[in-house]
Amino acid sequence: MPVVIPRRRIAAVITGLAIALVPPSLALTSAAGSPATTLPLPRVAAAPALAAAAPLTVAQAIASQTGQSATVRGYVVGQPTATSTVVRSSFPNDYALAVADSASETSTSKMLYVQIPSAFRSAWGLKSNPSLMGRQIDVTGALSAYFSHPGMTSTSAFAFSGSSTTTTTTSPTSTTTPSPTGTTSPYDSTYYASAVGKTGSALHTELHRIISSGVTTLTYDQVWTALKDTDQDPTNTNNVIEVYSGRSIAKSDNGGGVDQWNREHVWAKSHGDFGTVNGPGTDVHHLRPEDVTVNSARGNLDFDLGGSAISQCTGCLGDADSFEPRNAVKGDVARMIFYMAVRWDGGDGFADLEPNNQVANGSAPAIGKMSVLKQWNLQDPPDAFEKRRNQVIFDTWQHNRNPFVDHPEWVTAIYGS
Ligand SMILES: [Ca+2]
Ligand SMILES: [Ca+2]
Repeated sequence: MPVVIPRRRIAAVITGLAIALVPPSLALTSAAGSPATTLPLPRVAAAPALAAAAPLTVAQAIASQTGQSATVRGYVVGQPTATSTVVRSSFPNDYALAVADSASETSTSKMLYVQIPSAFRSAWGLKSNPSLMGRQIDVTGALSAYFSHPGMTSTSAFAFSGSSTTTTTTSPTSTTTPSPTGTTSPYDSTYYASAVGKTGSALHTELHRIISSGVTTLTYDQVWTALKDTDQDPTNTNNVIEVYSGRSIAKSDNGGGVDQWNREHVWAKSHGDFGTVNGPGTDVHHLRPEDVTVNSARGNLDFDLGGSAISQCTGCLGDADSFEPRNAVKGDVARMIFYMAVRWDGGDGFADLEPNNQVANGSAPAIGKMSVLKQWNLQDPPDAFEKRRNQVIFDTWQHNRNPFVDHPEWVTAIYGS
């Protein structure tokens, strides 16, 4: 005679079975509360499959970068900002997590870099939630490199291990990957969408494509008119600001006379010998008003620190092979140089411009000094004048942007620190 088990007893047995087999991260994605107690009978058949999906350790995830989807359990140990850099405080944004099998792990080789899609950033990004450090979490996504490092991309679920705080999303999986080291700009989801998330030469190549598309090329004569707009003195609409000297001078006082202003090529036009025909020589992103005699003193010198004072240019220094602008525009100068390097890659009938770590480059399509320019980019971040200038060029004149004004950290992403 068969043993008759009361119906309530069957439910209790099934409940226990489900709890035993289903890892927390999966059991708890279905509903808040106690999903197992409400699990309908047919779903029990799926329990073995769920059990097979128990979370991987971080070590297992690092060893199986196959692109397959998986859930990984690990401790939050920081935010990756480059392939071999994970920060543990002063988090720059909410875009990525590093997880490890030990909460005290400091070796990046034992970390998995986890992409945080936009829908999860406010809840799971470290800038917004620094208290996540040291917490054990379960993350679900594709086991695929992120920052050229073992990682997880297209992450679709985050949960505290063994808790009921699971969040999932049904938003499109095509969520844009942000720049790993990045600040945000209003153009990230539009103009820069295909570049965001890239680094190194891939970022260089994509930014080149973006900023060379749909560009209006000015004539050298049109540059006069453009500069009267882009470099207008914010306190006097009749004037422009000279880049190196900082002097405010009447827009109408342009020309070749002593103490008039003229068109300074920040990337000296002899470095690559592009002259003033339509092209790099008329690219207003690096053309600035400057006092005629100061412009002449700068000449075609590379940029570097040191030298003696330059007449009529407070804070500027120069010597036989280099020029140093005033502090307030050091970053501006650096970002103009890096813009030119990415904009002009040798495919338009002009030389491939690139900075190097030398001075006295002469007529080579190079300008220095790279290490100094990188430092200037960091020490003098874009201010309102520089940002407005970029916007005016984009809206009115050339219809392209200087990516390094929008994302100064892309200098490091492309050229290293
Ligand atoms: Ca500046
Ligand atoms: Ca180039």
